Amino acid sequence: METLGIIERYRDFLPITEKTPLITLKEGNTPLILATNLSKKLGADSYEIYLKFEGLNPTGSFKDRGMTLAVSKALENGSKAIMCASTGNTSASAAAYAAKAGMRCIVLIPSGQIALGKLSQALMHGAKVIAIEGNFDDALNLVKEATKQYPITLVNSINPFRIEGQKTAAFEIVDELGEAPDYQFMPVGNAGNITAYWKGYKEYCDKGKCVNLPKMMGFQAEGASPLVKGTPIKNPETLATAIRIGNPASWDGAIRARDESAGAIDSVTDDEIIEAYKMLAELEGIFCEPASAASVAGLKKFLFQKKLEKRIVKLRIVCILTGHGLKDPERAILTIEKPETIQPTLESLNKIL
Ligand code: AN7
Repeated sequence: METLGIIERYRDFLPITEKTPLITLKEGNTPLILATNLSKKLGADSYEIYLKFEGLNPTGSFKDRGMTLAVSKALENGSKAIMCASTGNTSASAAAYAAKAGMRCIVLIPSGQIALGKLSQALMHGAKVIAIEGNFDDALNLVKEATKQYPITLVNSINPFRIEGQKTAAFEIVDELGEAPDYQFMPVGNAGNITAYWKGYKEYCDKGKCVNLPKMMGFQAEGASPLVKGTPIKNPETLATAIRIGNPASWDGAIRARDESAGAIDSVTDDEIIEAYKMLAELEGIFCEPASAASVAGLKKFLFQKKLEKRIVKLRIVCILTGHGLKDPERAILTIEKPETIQPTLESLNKIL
């Protein structure tokens, strides 16, 4: 069977015409994995916990769902160049889809604050990478100004086609479960993704594909939690660099998703993020990046605080793992003890086994 990207698979739900060129790397169609070991460890036997592993997209993050549409539409509209600010994953994705489309790509990144894997992707795909002496929020402001001045398409998630593409992840979950989950846990940075999922669930239910909507549970890193504090943060700090964002562009979308779904937006500490990051790798065989683990860290926090509903039937919980762990190998190596080096003899091996 032919592999379909998200535009081909969900064409009827997307703003596509016969004239739209299809720029795809066959994104989406990511696995929804039942987390049996994690569930036992968390004492969550009265729930079914699933992991949606978005790290298995072509460039290793969920951004590809939005980028296939944003770049296809940019090309349709005659654009020759795209531009974004990024904590890393957006730039990797933009660079790859621009390469496929034969377009120029310019990315602005916070200097010294993006994971090495992501930087290497943007560079390898031929993007013009510019480091800013400032954070993501500064970079995004500059991109907004620059794209007003030059004929370049902005491909951050304030570009509505990004949100349209990303909503397809909600469709996949409903298609697989036959219904929306009861809860969805996810990391929140610039808040485009929580906005997109909520839009996706609502549209799919409107079209009769599901009856219930999930409670949307978004988690920011404590040092970068403007939505929790209720005010932008000037100097956001977290080791989860992907979500080191102080003034989310989709602020209102996140609040709406929370309020309309009777969900929550809360924060988790860097220690809680790292604990979840290790748990996923050690118990479930899934290597996601630190920011992604904020979803599971949030779930653990809410289970511990007994804040989740229980019913006789098992409630279904989906945690979104937004990016792959190989994006940030340095963090993994800092987190785990380094391998021992020994002489190549059985005697030395016996000593340590
Ligand atoms: C792995 O790449 O903002 O709340 O510039 O890379 O939709 O912003 C990345 C964000 C979660 C947060 N997980 O999603 C960027 C960027 C990972 C991410 C988020 C990001 P949004």
